[in-house]
Amino acid sequence: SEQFDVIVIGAGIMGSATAYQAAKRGKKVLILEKFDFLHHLGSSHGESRTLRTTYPEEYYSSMVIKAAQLWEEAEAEIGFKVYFKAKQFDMGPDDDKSLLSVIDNCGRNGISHRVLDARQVFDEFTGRIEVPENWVGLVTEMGGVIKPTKAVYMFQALAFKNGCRLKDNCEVVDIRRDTVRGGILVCTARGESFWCKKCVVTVGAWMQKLIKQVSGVVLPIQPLETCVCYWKVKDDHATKFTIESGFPTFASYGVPYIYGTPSLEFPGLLKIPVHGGRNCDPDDRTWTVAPSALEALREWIDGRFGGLVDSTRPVSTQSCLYSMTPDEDFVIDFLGGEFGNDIVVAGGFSGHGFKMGPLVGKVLADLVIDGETKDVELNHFKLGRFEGNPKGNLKEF
Ligand code: PYC
Repeated sequence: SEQFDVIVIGAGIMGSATAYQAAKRGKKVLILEKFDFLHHLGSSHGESRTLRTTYPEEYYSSMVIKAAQLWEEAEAEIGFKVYFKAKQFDMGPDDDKSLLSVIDNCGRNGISHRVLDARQVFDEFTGRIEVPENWVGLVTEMGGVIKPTKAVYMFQALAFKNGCRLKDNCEVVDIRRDTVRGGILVCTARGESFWCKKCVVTVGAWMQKLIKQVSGVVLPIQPLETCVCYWKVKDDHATKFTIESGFPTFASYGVPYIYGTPSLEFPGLLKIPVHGGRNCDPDDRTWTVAPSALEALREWIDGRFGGLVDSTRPVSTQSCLYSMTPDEDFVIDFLGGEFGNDIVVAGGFSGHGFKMGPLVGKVLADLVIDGETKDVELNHFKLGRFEGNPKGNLKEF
């Protein structure tokens, strides 16, 4: 079988960024994808993902700041843009614990921010966003939209430019120790096998299935189907919701958490979905938006956009998968057991990882090349934290 330094399994944003980073560092790399490259069946497709530094946890804010720089470096290398900068606007009830932690984290970690009352929110966005009297708004400068399919393409093209081999429609059915040569054998449904020193598994919503199949280990990563909704801006108001007009990426705290992006990919449409969904099997899903989510979205849109956005129905929807961990922190670790440090697993991005893709790719390349990373404190992402609590409380909406 053909030999590689690193085989990456799964060519979404995390795998593609990893393949690029490892190939750029001179390693012989192969990336394998079960479906077509740039397919729309997982978590890395579509036209927009949010970038924001507004997290309750300092470690995510600093990861986003590092990732933003890596997004720009990759853009400079490829020669086109995937990250469109905007302000980020967070809002919610003035006693919402998560939002208060986000504001507190901005203060403690020098993230330039402004806290607004309801009147100031109205003035800031010249009447385009309204919030109730007992809500607060938080404006931060580092927000914006990443174009996901284009971003994955960018990292695959950069990986290829740096000598990486790329194979799609190539499902991995086994990963095992090579007892003769040492190292790892990766076997595909087509009957091929490839040898590598180190293997990275980044198969998104298929993490639990594949890792269980090859090792018996059950990772606490639950696939969840979410549905992105686009709503039509009424008549002549469309230009008021673009990045150029100062409209921000936004998030609304409470239950459910609702988020959105400025009108960008589809002129005159705003993306406003619920951040949540229904547990699913990644190979068997509904492709629909839950009625409870639609109801919550209609009420929220009517309240926030004062009649400027048509809340009758979403004019376009798109199904997408999250991979939830019990604590919604990522999994980035060596698989251990019989595989020791030769297999690195990265998954459970819990619906908020895409923005950090370039940094995760760098970290994963560090782990397979150097055995450690200096970029990110990985304690929060270790598998060991689930011991004794394999299930946790997964939220459904
Ligand atoms: O991380 O900002 C985010 C996000 C919004 C919706 C899903 N993820």
